[in-house]
Amino acid sequence: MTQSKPLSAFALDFVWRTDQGRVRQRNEDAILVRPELGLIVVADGIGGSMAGHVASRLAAETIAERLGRGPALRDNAEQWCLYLQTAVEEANIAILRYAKEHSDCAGMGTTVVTGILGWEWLAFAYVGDSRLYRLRAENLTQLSRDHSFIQEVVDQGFFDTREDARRYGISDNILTRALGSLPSVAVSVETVEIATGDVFLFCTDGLTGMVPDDWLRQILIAAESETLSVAADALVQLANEQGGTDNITLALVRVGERLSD
Ligand SMILES: [Mn+2]
Repeated sequence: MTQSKPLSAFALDFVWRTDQGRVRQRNEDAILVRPELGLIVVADGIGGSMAGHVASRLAAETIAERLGRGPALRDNAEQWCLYLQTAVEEANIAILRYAKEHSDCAGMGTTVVTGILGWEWLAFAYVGDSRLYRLRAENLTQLSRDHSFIQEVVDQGFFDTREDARRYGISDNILTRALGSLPSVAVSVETVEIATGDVFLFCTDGLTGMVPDDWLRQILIAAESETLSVAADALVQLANEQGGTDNITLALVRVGERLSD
């Protein structure tokens, strides 16, 4: 009898939430989590159009469909990095094509941050300012780097931090890359090793624009001993208490005990 190999050497827990927030008329974020595939997609629909929710949903579904057809084995992180990149590029094309065929969707776009878990690694890809963080040994690290104008002026040395740039009046929400704007998109892709105790947070700016990194860290530290869903609910609640001016979407993945070698 053949038994299929699990996708990861570690036990993995997933929880996810999406919330309209307190101001927006609708939720234009999309979230798609497939624990059986070890797949997470978070997208934030944008564009002055009415169709942001169409773009974010299309991105999530295209990526999930593409990766669902990948090989069962999860030993080669670099290979899966390429699959992820291709899937995000396909999502970009799918959005452009849909917008061309549906005039009410003209100009729609979306950010995306997506990850796939393998044997001892997480491969992730992103475009725009939706983020991926990792909590490890009580340190919170932002693994993604925003494709935004405010991040660019910081990277170029005009300001030391995003906080400084913001105080100077630089807007938070000008993206330098998004899906759905050009036929070719530069996708950022990377892999990291995973270890017992890691907590990964995928989220839209409706969370990070409301809740400072240090608060995220405190809640995720508490999640190491409590259940993940308590932390997820706390994050949504906090973003709403802080104003809830945008849709709030997040996924948490906790890496548990090592199950096999
Ligand atoms: Mn948003």
